Amino acid sequence: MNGKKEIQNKMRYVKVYEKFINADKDETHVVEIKDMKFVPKNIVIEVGDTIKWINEEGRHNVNGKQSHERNSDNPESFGNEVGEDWTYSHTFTKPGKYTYHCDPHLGMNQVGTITVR
Ligand SMILES: [Cu+2]
Repeated sequence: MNGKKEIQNKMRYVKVYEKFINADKDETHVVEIKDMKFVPKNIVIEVGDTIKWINEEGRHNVNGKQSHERNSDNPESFGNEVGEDWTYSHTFTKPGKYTYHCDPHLGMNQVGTITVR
C-alpha cells in the first residue's frame, strides 16, 4: 500500500476521533464586565458548558432570572446579587436562548444574551 495514502487515512481517523472527543468536552467560557458592558455581549455555547462572569470594575450583577419580565422566556434562571469584585459561574443544561442584564445598569443597556445549543 502506498505509504502516503496510508498516513492520510490514519490522519483522517485521528481527526474524526478528535472531533468526537471535543464534542463531549464541557467548556468554561469567560464573560468579563468592562466599561459597563458584558464582554462578549452575545455568546453561543453548548449544553453542559459553563459561563464564568468576572467583575473587577465596580458594583454589578448578573440577572437572568425568570422572575424579571425581560427574562421570563429563559429556559432556566441564573444570576447573583449586586456587589463588587466577584466571579459567578453557571452551568447551562437546557438549550435555548437566554437574556440577562445588570440590575444597577439596565438603564445604560448593560445586557447580554446566551444561546445554548
Ligand atoms: Cu452593571
